[in-house]
Amino acid sequence: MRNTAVNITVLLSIFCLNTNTYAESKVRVTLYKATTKGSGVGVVLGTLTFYPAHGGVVLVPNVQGLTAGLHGLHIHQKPSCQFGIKNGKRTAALEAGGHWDPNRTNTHAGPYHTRGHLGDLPALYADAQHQAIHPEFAPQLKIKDLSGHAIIVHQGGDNYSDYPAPLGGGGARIACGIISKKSEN
Ligand SMILES: [Cu+2]
Repeated sequence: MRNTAVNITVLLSIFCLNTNTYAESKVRVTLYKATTKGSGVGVVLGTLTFYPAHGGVVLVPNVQGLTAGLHGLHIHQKPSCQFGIKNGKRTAALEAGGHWDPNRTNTHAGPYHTRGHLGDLPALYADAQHQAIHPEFAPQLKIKDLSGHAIIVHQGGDNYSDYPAPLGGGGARIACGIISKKSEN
C-alpha cells in the first residue's frame, strides 16, 4: 500500500515536471493588425504558437482576416510594432527593424538555408476563408532564440531570395506581434 502511494507520487511528480517544462518552452505570440496610428497596432488577428520540435521549432498559426494566399513571415530585429516614417510617410511596424540577422549575412535566403537571415520563416498560407491555420516547421530556430523580437506578416508572398526583388519581394507590413521573454500561454 505504502509502495503504491510512493509510486503514484513519483509518477505524478514526473508528469508535473514534464508538463511544466512543456509549458515553459512553448511561446505564444498575439498578432495585431499593423497600423499607422497610435501605438501602431489595431485589432487582434490571432496567435502564433511556437513549439519545440526535433531539429527546430513548429509554428502553429491561428490567424484570421488575411487576404487569401501566401504572406511573407519573418522574425524582425526589435520588439516593437510601432509605425515609423519612411520617405516622409507613416509606415506600419517600421520600428521592428529589418529581418533578424544575428550572423550579419545581409542575405534573404528563407528558412531552409543556413547562410541568411535567421529570422526568415516559411511563408504563411491564408485560405479562401482568410484564415491561416496550417502548421509550419522552422529548422534553424530554437525556442530560446525567439524572445526580444517582433514577428511580422507581410502583404504578398516570399520567394526566399533577394532576386528579382530584395527580401523575398515582400510587401507592406500588415500584422505584427511582439515576442516577449515570458510566454503568454
Ligand atoms: Cu518581414
